[in-house]
Amino acid sequence: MTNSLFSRLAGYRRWSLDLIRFIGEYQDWAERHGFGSSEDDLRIYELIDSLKSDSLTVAVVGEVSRGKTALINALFFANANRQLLPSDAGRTTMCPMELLYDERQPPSLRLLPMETRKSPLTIAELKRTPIQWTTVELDPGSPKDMAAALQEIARTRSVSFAEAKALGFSRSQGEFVRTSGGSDDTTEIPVWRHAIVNYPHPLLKTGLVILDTPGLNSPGTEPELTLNMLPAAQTVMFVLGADTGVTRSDLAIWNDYVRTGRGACDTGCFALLNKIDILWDDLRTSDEIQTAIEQQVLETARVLGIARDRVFPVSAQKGLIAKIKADFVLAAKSGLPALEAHLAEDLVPARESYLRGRVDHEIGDIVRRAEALVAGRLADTDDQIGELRSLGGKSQDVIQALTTRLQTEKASNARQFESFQSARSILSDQIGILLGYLDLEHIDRLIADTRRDMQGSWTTLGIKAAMARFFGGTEAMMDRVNKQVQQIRGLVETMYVKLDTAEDRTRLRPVGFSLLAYRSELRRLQDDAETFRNSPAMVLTEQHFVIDRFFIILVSRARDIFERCHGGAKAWGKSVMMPMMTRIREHRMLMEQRLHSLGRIRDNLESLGDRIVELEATRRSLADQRRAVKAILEKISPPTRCPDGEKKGPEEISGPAETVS
Ligand SMILES: Nc1nc2c(ncn2[C@@H]2O[C@H](COP(=O)(O)OP(=O)(O)OP(=O)(O)O)[C@@H](O)[C@H]2O)c(=O)[nH]1
Ligand SMILES: [Mg+2]
Repeated sequence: MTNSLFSRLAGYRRWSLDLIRFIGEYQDWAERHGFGSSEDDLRIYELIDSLKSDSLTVAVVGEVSRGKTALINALFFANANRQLLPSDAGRTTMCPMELLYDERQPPSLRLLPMETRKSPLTIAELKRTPIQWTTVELDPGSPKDMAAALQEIARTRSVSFAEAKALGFSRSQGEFVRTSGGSDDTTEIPVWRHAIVNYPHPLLKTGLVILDTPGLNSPGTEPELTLNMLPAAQTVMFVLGADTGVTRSDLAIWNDYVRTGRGACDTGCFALLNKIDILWDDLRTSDEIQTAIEQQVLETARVLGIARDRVFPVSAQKGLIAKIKADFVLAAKSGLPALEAHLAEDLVPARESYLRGRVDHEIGDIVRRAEALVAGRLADTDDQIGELRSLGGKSQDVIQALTTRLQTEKASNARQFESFQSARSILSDQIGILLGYLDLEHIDRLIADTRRDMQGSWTTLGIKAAMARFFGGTEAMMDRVNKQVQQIRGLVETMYVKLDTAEDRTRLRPVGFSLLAYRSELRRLQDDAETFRNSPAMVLTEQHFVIDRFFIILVSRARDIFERCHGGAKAWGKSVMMPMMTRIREHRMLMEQRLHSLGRIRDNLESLGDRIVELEATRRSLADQRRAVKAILEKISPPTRCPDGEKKGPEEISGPAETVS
């Protein structure tokens, strides 16, 4: 019954594997024909690596006990013929849990102990240190044993108030719940901080990752979950209950964590109205039931401020039963098939267009450059053939005159090269300045200053002021970088125009570098941070754990943006320089070739015919090369026109540089 979702995801997987194959084909082609360089190779390897590990994450969020886990059980684990993940009345899921499949690891449940909160490491960092995790092997052949093992996710334990506080739980927020039968100063806290289930499910094998979360207003929610994991998910499913409707705390979660950064929520998030089976009243006709459900859906859409078609009425409980019993009528009534179909549509096209854009951004220029080079060689060979044909029956004098002309041209090229060399050294100085502005030492200094500002003033106002200074600082850094980028662009354009002499048939186009994507990421981070700062978890500032962690996550995301921007600028610096160098080298090589063959013909007029035959063979081979590289380019570059309203991947990433404001 997960067919529509499965076939769409499997199709996506095949498509991304094909993309990897086409990129590999280009690499082989480039190597065979001498177009490769170690820098290009490195870029291609990195791209292939990241495409291979690409995943699609669906996060399931909402208030406690709305049926988030029940939904995951019904959508993905009905084949276990039972409820696989713990789902029960009251608060059940105690820590965020990722469901994925990594074929390099055996099926397992990996658990991160709550004690790791005492170290400053983030969950993302701890994922790289397996020793910190407790691993339980899972046997996919025995759903009963698996379900028992997965109960760990719901486990809590009793600790002293002091210990709870040290682990980031706060007494004043009502997070301490007295242990039943325990002493007065003990409380229940989750045993685990994070869980990863590695399970060979066909859907997970396509690269799908499901993130189940505890109720987001639950005690001790980690800033990392809301500041990092949710924004990184491609789709967020927000779960509500038909029994409760949209409560105040549902709405707070929606506004604080789901809607933020996802704009009007046109793609990338939608709401589920779960438990509609409670409206299936035997005393009502099916039309009356439908009307009641529709009314609640409309009301939900109104309160959340989204379109009606982004609210899906479902019954996770009946959906699971329907799947286990293969009852298609009940399945349709549960709303799950419609949800699955929508999930695929929400997830796949946006990701496809993003990946296409990325591939184009990373290697589109490399391939286009190679294509332009082959085209130039082809045109030059045509010229040579024409030139040599016109020499048939001419005297030595004519050949000498042609040789002299070429030698003059060669000398003028050499002069042009010298002036290019000095412009080049200015350009590389300017690029050096740009990279200096983006050096991580600047952001690190800003981080250290902000931390100092915050220290001793962990008050709402203190944090607000420090945050404003931090983001003001990043904005100023970006402005300085932007001005430098504009300067370099001007320089590069002049150099390109000089090189693009009239006889060149393949105009060089300078590659652009845009800060837009980085700046909008910083703005989104600022919005996310502001929302988190105002969220219930932060209201009481004595929670040092949360504030401290908030700071770590915030700055690590900002630092990451600057790191990527530095990498992008570095790659840009190389990619503007490279085509000019190649053009000059190519010119020189072709000129030498022409002079050499003229020399041979001058010495022996008889060899003219042979040389023409040779050049014709070269021409055929170049035409084949051009066809091959064009075919590869077509496969990897994005369509120039996107369907209505859809995002245009490449433009988003490498649009024109901003003007200095
Ligand atoms: N009637 C009905 N009950 C449901 C449905 N889905 C879930 N429930 C019940 O709702 C309760 C909570 O379900 P969970 O799946 O644990 O909810 P959750 O959102 O994961 O809760 P936490 O993990 O604690 O945040 C359980 O008793 C489920 O049996 C449904 O479609 N219909
Ligand atoms: Mg749950």
